[in-house]
Amino acid sequence: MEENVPRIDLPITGICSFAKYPICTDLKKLSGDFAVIGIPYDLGVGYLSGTRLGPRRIRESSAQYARGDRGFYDPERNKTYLASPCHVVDCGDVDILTGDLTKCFDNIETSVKQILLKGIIPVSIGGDHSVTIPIGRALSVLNKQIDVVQLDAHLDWTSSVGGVQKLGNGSVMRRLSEMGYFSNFTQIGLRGLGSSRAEDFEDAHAFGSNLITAKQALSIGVEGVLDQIPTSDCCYVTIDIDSFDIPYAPGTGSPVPGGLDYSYITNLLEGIAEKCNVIGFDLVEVAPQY
Ligand SMILES: [Mn+2]
Repeated sequence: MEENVPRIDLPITGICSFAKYPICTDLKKLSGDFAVIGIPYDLGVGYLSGTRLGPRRIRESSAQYARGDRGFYDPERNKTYLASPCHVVDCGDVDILTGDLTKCFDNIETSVKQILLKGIIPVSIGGDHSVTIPIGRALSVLNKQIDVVQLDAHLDWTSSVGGVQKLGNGSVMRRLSEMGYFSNFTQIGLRGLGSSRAEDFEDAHAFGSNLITAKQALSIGVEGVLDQIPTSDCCYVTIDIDSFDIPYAPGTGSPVPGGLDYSYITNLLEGIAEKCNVIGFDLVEVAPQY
């Protein structure tokens, strides 16, 4: 057997970090441009559970596309993304104590704050959409007014469930609106019966949210939607996987027909990144078992 032969390190080998990027679970020692952090939490789900399995499955899928420092060449855009010196790190997962909502939210907030305080862009992978509430709390450390773009089938402006539970996955946008430092909401992809009550839509309008339904988004096209997103030097993007139409992403707890497709959403995200300074984003509601 030959010794000192460099490892080939194919995607199928090795420890499964996000896209096989280096792992740094000690957030005090973190450095880089983007920090991927998993949030295996699904206590905010009212019906089909399972998004706690999202981070592991996303990592497993992403390992197939591991390219290391070479980055990702996109033949359609003739561009290479995330090549060196751009530096991505996988921080592992937020410490979750299943059953203890307060502890979970505190740990999510603390972890994301640690990433932000190092000047690194947090890339959070859920978890149900309620995890964006403690992420929103963490974003207070930026001391800035933050614009929000949400891609979602659902409005997520439920005031509470049963008059008491305010931290569910259907309340995230209303909770962000109450924090005082989020404004200029653009909510894209809304559709479906039972998305939210008419009063919730009225409250979102009253707050100033620009609500773009899936039908409107498809009829005005990506450029039409981008025209409605204000230019921003501080923009947070939250992506609910159910913004995709069901055939593209069936693995989610509240799938709704009539959604957007892969090209639409990637073109939209590219346009947002060109016109706004994106200070963090999340991908939530992936429930791989469905
Ligand atoms: Mn949502």
